[in-house]
Order: sequence, then C-alpha cells, then structure tokens
Amino acid sequence: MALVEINFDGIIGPSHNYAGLSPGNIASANNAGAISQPRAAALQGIEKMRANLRLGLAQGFFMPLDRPNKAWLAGLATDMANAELHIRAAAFSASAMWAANAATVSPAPDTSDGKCHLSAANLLTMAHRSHEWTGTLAQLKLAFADEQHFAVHGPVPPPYGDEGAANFMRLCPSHGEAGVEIFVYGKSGGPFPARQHIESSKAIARAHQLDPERTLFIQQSEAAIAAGAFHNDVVAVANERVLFTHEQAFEEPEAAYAAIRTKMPEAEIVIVPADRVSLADAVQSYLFNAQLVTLPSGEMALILPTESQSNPNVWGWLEEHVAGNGPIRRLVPVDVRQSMANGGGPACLRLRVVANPTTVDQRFIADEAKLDRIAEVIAQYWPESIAPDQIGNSALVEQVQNARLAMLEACDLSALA
Ligand code: SUG
Repeated sequence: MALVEINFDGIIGPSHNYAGLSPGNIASANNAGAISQPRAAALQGIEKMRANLRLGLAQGFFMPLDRPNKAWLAGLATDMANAELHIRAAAFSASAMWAANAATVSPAPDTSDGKCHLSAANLLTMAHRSHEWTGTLAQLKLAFADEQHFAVHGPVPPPYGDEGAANFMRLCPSHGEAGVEIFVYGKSGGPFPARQHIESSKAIARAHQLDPERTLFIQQSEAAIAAGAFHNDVVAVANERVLFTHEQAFEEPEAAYAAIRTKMPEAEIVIVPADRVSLADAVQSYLFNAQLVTLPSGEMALILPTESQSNPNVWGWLEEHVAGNGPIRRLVPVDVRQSMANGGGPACLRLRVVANPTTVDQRFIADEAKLDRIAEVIAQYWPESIAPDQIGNSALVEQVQNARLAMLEACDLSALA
C-alpha cells in the first residue's frame, strides 16, 4: 500500500479544564476560570474523527497522558495535595490533546535514510506543556515501533523551545513524493512568548536527515504572535502543493514566498489579505487552524471550526474562494468548541504522519467500531464538568486516572499505563 497521510488525533483527556495557563493564547486567557466539560469535549473530538473517516481519510488517535503527572510533581518535591495552585493546574492539564504539538514529522520521501522521522517536541515555553514529552515519546515509540520504517527521536534539549508540527509545514506534489519542509520559528522580544526557537528547528532538520536544498527556515511575523498567533498554524496551513496563509503570517512575506517558489515552482500560495480578514479575525475564527486535506476525489477540503462560519468576514472570503477557481473546493465546519476555548482548533488536535498505515501499530488506527468503543468509555468515565477550584480535589483526581485506565484497556494499550 502506498504512503498516505494519516491524521492522529489526541483523544481529549478527562482532566480537560480552563486554567488560563498559556500567555499569548487569547482563548486560553479569555476562558480562564470557566467551567469545562471534558465529556462533551472528548465526544466533539470523536465526532471530528468520524467525520474525517467518512470523508475517506485515514485516521489514527493517541491516548490521553497520565494526569496529574506525579513524576513531574515529585521532581518539584511536591504532590497534588500540597502543590501551589499554579503547579497543580500545570500537572493536571489535558494539553496533550493538541497532537500537532506532539512531534515534528518528516515523511520517508524527504529523509536520506528513507525512514519517517518523528521528534517529540519539548514544549518548554509553557510549564504545563513542558512535561508532556515523556508520555508522548513513550506513545510514539509504541505507535511507530517498526524501525524499518520509522525513527523516533527524543526532544531537543533546553534552552531551545520546540512546538512540533504546529510550527512546521510540508509542501509536496503529492504526500508520497519528496517535498519541501518549512520550519517556522519566532523571535522573542514581543509582548508574548515566541515558542519556537530556530535552533530547535535546525536541530530537527539535522536529526531527520533532511536535504538542505529542500528545507526552509522562515520567521513567523512578530505582529502575528502579538495578535495571538502563538503557533504558526494559527495563521497558515499547507497541504501538498498548496500553502494557505494569512498575508501577515511571516515576518518577510515576499521573501518567504520567493524562497518557497524557488524550491518548489509548482507551489500554489493562497494569500488571505488583511483588509478582508484581519489578524484579529484570523485568531478569533481559527480559519487557518483547519485541516487542509486532499479527499479521495483529488479535491481539497478545509475542515475548519464552526467559529469560522460565524465570522462574516472569514466566511465571506471562503465562499468567494470556493465559488471561484481556488484550490480549496469544499468547506467542512466541525464543532470542537470545548477545545477552541483553550485555543485548540481542528488542526491543533491532529498530528499528520505520512506512512503506509500497515507499518503503524494497528492499535492506534481508527475505524468506526473502535470510535464507538472509545465514545462509550468517554460517556461512562469522563467527568461531565470541571470547575477550576476542583483541580486539586482527590475524588476528581481518582476519577481522571480511572477514566484513562479504562480507555487504555478498551484500546488494548494498557502497556502505556
Ligand atoms: O499550547 N492551549 C494550548 C493550545 C495548543 C494549540 N495547538 C496548536 N496551535 N497547534 C497551548 O497554548 C491552554 C491550557 C489552559 O489554559 O488550561 C493550552 O495549553
């Protein structure tokens, strides 16, 4: 079977809550203190996976990580009962749901050893995300254990921050052919943290054995980060030969487009102008945090949050594009509001891996029956709601831990316990 793009979605964990942990992420800040609905959140995620399966796309999933992270708390010489509030919240976060931040993935056609390389992201800029990589790495090593086809790397060491595929794009004639890999880094100095450091991007390009002739390092625009685009995937997304981007995504857009066209003349760059959709509209609607996918028919679809449909500037631009000759032929709104309220849209929830699905551990590959089972576990075990002042509550901690164990068991993945 040929190489195909498989989207691995993070199952939204039972501790999903709104603790306002991510400065620079406007949704997270605006919803700090709100009551979350983990069960509804996780079921929204499952519905997105089902919808993608029905579109004929290959779908996988990752398990939630063990929360609270007791090893991390122990490293800080504390535990859930005694930790200060902000540490407790950081230990309890379900943030591993945003699988786009799990790793950077270079498919086999791009690497000199012909393997698909994955590097777990260190996520070190945000405390609550900085301890994800241990659980993530264990999971990647299991899912992609076939060493003939995959090479799984640990994270880049500190002090260089790495946010995984959220600051990475790949352009290629088709998924199974060699492509141009684009690393988008930020420079610090603005009002919000720039999470992706260029040294991490370069280290990953070396570890993945990429051809420097087909690798680009592009600076994310400072204005975009200041407007709340804490990851590049809030303002740009690529699929095959199409780059769909906001006019202000890159610090030097014209130079960026020229570099892309030099490396890949057939690239089609669709630019949304700021006078039609402002950076504020892009960040509010998450128009670009969409899954730009190639359907089995060969047409491209944009799987985007319902928030985009409710924004008249955004929806107006999209309808015009689809009515014209643009490469995006279909718009597929999905409801992931619970995740969106923490700044995670449809694209944040998935990690793209181009591979032959038979080389992946089948326990991580979705079909309708498996999603039914997963949804049943969620309905039975996931908390209905979490208020921020419940985060240290021992009954809730126990419920969250048991919920995950039930999910691992249902998916035959208790090895990850
Ligand atoms: O890292 N939100 C995540 C959202 C990640 C989105 N991912 C991509 N753009 N690929 C973040 O800021 C909020 C958690 C809280 O506030 O409780 C949070 O971590």
